[in-house]
Amino acid sequence: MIKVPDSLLEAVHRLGNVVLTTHVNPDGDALGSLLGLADVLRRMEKRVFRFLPEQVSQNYRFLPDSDCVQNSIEKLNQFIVSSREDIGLIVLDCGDKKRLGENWSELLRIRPSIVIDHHKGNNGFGDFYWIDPDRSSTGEMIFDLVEELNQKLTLQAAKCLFTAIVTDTGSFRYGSTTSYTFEVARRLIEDGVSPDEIGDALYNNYTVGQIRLMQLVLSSLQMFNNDQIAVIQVTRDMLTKTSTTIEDTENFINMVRAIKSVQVAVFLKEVEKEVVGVSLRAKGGCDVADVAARFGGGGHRNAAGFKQSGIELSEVLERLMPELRKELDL
Ligand SMILES: [Mn+2]
Repeated sequence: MIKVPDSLLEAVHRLGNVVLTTHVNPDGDALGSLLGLADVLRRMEKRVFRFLPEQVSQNYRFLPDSDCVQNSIEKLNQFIVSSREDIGLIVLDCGDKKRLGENWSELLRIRPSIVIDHHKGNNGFGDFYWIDPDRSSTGEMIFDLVEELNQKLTLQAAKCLFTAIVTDTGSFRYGSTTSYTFEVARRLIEDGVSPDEIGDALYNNYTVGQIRLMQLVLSSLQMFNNDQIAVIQVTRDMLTKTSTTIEDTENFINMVRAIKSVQVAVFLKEVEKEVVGVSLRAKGGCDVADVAARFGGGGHRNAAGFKQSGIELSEVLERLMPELRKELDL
């Protein structure tokens, strides 16, 4: 296990004002890591600015301080000016600088920039970085960082990190889960986190509209290659019919990944007209990060994605299938 680099630790210690940010469409790991670390840094008497290019999705509004996340570039610039050069940027759970959103180059102008991440394929960016693809989650790394900073986690920060770990390990079921992941979870529970409270907030919170949407999406199921590849899709029309948004589809892909024979699950999303987002989830030896990379995307071995513009759902599938078959040796 790669330990926190000393140079990165010192860089964090030196900062008086910190901008924290993460990847677009932030998941539980991204938000949990960001909010947990921000809480710790604030207790170290640092001023923090939690920045995201978009609003926190409804699913994660239960996280403490999620309402403190800022989306305005104008406010970010005010924070930068008022920091009088004593400032730095911390980028969490982001495998590629362009995944910081359309303001990525503006954000990286804040120096020093410090990157903490566990994505395979992150070759390192920023002035200081700590990248360990063998970690279950960025949340697990933040736990170590906080220890190395000689800080204690508050209950609210512990909840954030627990959420980060639970979501990025599929509730401790993915191959990335190690004995150390359980060790960190054990310590967080000792700090007072209730797994059932986090579990309910994350997973027992469907709206009726989401279930109706799920009905429509699951009825689009197509199976290929002896039921080894499962494909589902969501269209704008399905969202309109059920008064839902694309965010409401977050866990659907895991339902088809759960089919016993399935090696790869594909979720095609009509994000906008002729803009298609694709999520890929794999089991076993199939490396979907590699497949996604061929379409300009990225991710982990078992969970990856990409986006295509100016194209219909069916066409994306046509281009994707040969690549998946190649990957699966079919
Ligand atoms: Mn992550």
